[in-house]
Amino acid sequence: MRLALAEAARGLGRTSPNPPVGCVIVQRGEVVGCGFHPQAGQPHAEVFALRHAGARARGATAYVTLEPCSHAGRTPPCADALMAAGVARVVVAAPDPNPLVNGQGISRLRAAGLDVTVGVMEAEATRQQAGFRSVVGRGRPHVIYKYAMTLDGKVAAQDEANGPVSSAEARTRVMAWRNQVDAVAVGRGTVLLDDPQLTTRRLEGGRNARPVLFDPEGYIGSQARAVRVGTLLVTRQGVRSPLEGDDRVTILPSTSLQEALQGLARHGISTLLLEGGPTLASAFFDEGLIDELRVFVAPKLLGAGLAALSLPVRSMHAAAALENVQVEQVGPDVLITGWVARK
Ligand code: AOF
Ligand code: ZN
Repeated sequence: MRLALAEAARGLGRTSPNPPVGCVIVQRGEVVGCGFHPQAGQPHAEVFALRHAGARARGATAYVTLEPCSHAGRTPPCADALMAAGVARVVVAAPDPNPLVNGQGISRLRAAGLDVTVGVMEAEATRQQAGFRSVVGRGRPHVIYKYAMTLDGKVAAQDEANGPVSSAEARTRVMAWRNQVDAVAVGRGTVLLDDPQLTTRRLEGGRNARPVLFDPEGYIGSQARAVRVGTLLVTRQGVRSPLEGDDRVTILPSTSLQEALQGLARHGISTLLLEGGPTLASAFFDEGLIDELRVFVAPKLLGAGLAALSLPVRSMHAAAALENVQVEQVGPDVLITGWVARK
């Protein structure tokens, strides 16, 4: 299953609105086939793995990171493909929450006499499928807030003559993340101050996520570097933007962040990497719209400066907490990741 999850990861950022899924077929302790879902409209992971395995799939065990589908969507049902290939046993990491599947893939396999095990590495799989699960369950993307701060919690100096807080190694890691999400979001302040490109340059085989610019009052113009083909612009309902009529840009007028996120999901955004700044991120956090944090802590002190988040929390027992925390050193910086615990 670990191998199947690694296979699935190859599709991250490319499969929406579908989930990333991986499949590994094992015959007498030997891997005879593996595959992943590369893109919506393309065959599912199981199909690639079965093609790879050929006749060796007969009597084999298939490890799949998501319940094999039972419906004919853009592609025929994977449960039937596994049965037709003579697979004897199927190990599933997590059930498919899609109402068209939702247990029916598993029951179809069992009814045909296959041995089915469910729940192997389920936590890892559901985290990997967070974007898909968020859109199916809540109608909005999974939101990751990424920032880099000093040891005293500042993301920018007071004089606004801003060099980066984090190291080159940390910034390379961010490009790898951009390659694995559907969209990268920033607020108007960041666009006007830093004019970021939001690309995955310096990453071999990388592709750019779609930029999402939150610009409620319509300040951002066509010269901003993050404005390119595929850019999504969120404005306040009724506000005119200089980007109206720019055929590279889709404008989403919204009355709230929640509504904006729902609009993004309708445009095929299942995972959103929020890159700041603090005003936008604090508004997201306040409304419970941040699901995951990825924070670089740089070994520097700034004194005065801009805080990463300003939250209306006054006492320790009310502090927002993280779950599934992981810590890693990246160059000179410390990377802390975790999921925002829901109270
Ligand atoms: C699988 N294996 O690799 C994936 C699955 O329109 P379709 O035919 O591509 O079906 C999309 C749905 O299939 C998607 O919403 C999810 O429920 C499931 N994705 N299932 O067995 C896969 N990607
Ligand atoms: Zn399928």
